[in-house]
Amino acid sequence: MALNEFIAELDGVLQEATAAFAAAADNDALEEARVAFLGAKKGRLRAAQKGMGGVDADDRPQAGQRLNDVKRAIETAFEEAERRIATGAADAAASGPAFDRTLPGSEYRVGSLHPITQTIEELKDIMGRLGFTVADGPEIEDERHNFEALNIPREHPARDPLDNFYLSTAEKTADGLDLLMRSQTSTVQIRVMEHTPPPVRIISLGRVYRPDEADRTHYPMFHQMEGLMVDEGVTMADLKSVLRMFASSYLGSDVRVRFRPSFFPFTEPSVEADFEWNGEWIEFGGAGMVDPNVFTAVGYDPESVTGFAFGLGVERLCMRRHNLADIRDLFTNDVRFLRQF
Ligand code: FA5
Repeated sequence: MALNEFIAELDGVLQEATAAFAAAADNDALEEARVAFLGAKKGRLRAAQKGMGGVDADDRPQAGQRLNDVKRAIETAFEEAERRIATGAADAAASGPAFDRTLPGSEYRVGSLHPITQTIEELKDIMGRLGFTVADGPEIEDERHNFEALNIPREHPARDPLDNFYLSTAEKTADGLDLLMRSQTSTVQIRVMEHTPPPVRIISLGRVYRPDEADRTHYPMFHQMEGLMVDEGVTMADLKSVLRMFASSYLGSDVRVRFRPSFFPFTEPSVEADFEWNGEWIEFGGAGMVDPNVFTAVGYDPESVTGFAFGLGVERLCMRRHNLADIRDLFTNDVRFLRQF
């Protein structure tokens, strides 16, 4: 075989191989083309190489040189195709599937206020119609507002560190008072009366903290609605009618409410208020006539004013309203639960 025939044969193989590699769309097609052209046994290059035996002995070095060049060129074309397929796959993975404009759009999910927030808003609304304005107080309190001024002296068991979340002993007020996460919103009664002369008619809604074991009706953080009304001539009848009006506004006019004698250091007399729920009486708060010692502690004259106060559990009200079985559902942040409100 003449040298130029051999070279023409090699060039033909190179051209076809380059075209086949360039056309390969994926690794399988490329591998098929590699076997067809570079395969050690039946590859086209291998077949062409056999023609070298027919080339004149003098021309063989040149033929061999050419064979090597073509082989390297085909290998380079293969490697290029390999790289192209690899980067193509990476790009496709990065950009995701092609945009399909015929698919329905993804729904934009609008959130809603937490059920407790919704409850608080509604309670403010109802109490606002009964003439109560909203007051606020801090969640980190000192022992004067959480206990002392509420007629709960130092040795009282309610102040036990096991029943309260005290801050570390290093943290105190400027006057050296211990600090704690407030255990009741009754603290706000004191804060309001310290700064406002009678008459007052306020509610205060917010979080309180107690080291209570979580169960279906208890949680270590919960909300209370405090109420306080002080004026000349306020009586227990006012307290009972305000709580009854409140309960029938929030829970429906058919709700049954009862008052049981109880004890709180800051009211005298004191009651627990219960409502009926699925045939059972459930306590929803404590209440009573403001103790004269509390008036004295805030600088009011207990001879000239009287008042009532109450503190209701907001979660219990919310649960009764929506017939919820477990207080913990309110705080586990499960959107399947929360989306219902
Ligand atoms: C008080 O906290 C008094 N400060 C209420 C008060 C105010 C009495 C003004 C007199 C005058 P008590 O500890 O009973 O009272 O709590 C009131 C309500 O909070 C309970 O009836 C209940 O509804 C709710 N509550 C108490 N502990 C928890 C808890 N761990 N989880 C959820 N709710 C609770």
